[in-house]
Amino acid sequence: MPRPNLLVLMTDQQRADTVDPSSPCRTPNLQRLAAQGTRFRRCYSTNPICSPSRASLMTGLLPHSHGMVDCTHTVEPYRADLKPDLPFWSRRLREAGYRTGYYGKWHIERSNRLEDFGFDSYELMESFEAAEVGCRRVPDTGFLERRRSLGLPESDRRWERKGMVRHPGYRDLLLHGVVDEPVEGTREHYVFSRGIDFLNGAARGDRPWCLFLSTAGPHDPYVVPREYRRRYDARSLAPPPSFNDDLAGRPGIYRRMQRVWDQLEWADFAEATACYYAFCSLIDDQVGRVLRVLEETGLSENTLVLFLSDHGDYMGAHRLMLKGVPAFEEAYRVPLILTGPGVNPGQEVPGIVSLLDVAPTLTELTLGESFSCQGRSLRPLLEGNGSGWDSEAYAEMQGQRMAYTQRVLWRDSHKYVFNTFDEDELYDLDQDPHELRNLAGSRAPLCREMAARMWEIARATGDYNLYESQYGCFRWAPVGPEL
Ligand SMILES: [Ca+2]
Repeated sequence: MPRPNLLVLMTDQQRADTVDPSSPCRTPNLQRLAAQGTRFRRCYSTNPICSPSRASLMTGLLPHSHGMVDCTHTVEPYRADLKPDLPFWSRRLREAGYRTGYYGKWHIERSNRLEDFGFDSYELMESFEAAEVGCRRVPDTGFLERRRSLGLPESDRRWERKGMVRHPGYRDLLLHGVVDEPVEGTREHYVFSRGIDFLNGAARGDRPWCLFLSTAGPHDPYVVPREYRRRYDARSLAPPPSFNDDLAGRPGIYRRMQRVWDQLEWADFAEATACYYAFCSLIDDQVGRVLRVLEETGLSENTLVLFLSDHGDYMGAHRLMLKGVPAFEEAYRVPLILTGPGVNPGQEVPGIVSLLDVAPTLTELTLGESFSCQGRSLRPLLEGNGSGWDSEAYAEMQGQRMAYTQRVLWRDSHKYVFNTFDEDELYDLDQDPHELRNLAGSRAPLCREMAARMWEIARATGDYNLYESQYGCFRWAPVGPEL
């Protein structure tokens, strides 16, 4: 068998539970994909915002190691570059002879020169709202031509309704909305159309290929064509079990962030959720389009298909929206589905894995090569051999615009959050899956054990800024790094 092709489908800000079979969010194409392959129930991102987690996905390194610790679009230029000469699995595939293509949202660094990162052909896109936050725009020529050909406005949408959030002195925030436009006018449809063009070209060639399709949805604002919004009844959606959490006993900044949404009733959260689910269903339809082309061109047999997202969204959990700190499951747990040669079909993996594990898994399944990084190849799990797998993941939050440094460690059912700006958190996810009870004050021995493991990881991965925080001003972890 020749080397397998690789199709990566990545969404932005899609929670893991949107692809659970029991979710009210309907994703039939992803359900079919999962049935053909392996679904990971507990895959954690390394960071709850775009650029750091995306750079981890491509390099298998934690944010302090690849250097992208904040989102690229608002920082000074010197902070929007990755450290030089980082390993990218995509570069390794191109060196090995793969034909490579990338279409959609990048947001890993700011040069936007993907030939430097292993992609022969690419077309980048940002969201409609990117310009408003000062993001350097990538040219959207092809997409705007598509909008023109459909008779749609280029710089705005044909709005049916908008859900806004308002605060004195801040620009109004568009949270969700419905447009009177066909699905063909969305960026998601365009990205997948470009991907299908790539596949049709690759099918005629004799080289293995790697295609990366990256959508801006279902990232906020959750804006969908009317036909998709009609698929959901907001009144039938139940509040999440943590909706009435007052966040007592958790860091004060969590409660402060909760107050941002004070003006919203449950009905508003429900409308946002319906739009979000509709956005996920819209993307699922695009996944269906590209998978049909794989079938029709005879490529599916020797193609690995990976579906994932960069981080999640609170969507009403703990009465929060979007992401950032806090470190709850809804922001960190992401969907991860893999199918193709070497992957057991119809399998669900309960063990903990990380976005760091994607890079070494992909080079092993495509090239039979290891990849030097901080992740672990998922191959044993994909082959159904979970014995001996250490169920652990680790993440870093280095702040976003504002500094609130945090480290997160998952081990089996426990989650420990080292908050440098407030008291720590400890959750037992078996007993308390919705994270309503902070056990950090009552389980001191376990906190010390988890903190000791955090220090081990900090030392092993070269997180010296944290590891060397031994001056008198910094000694407030449950235990120090020298134990
Ligand atoms: Ca993101």
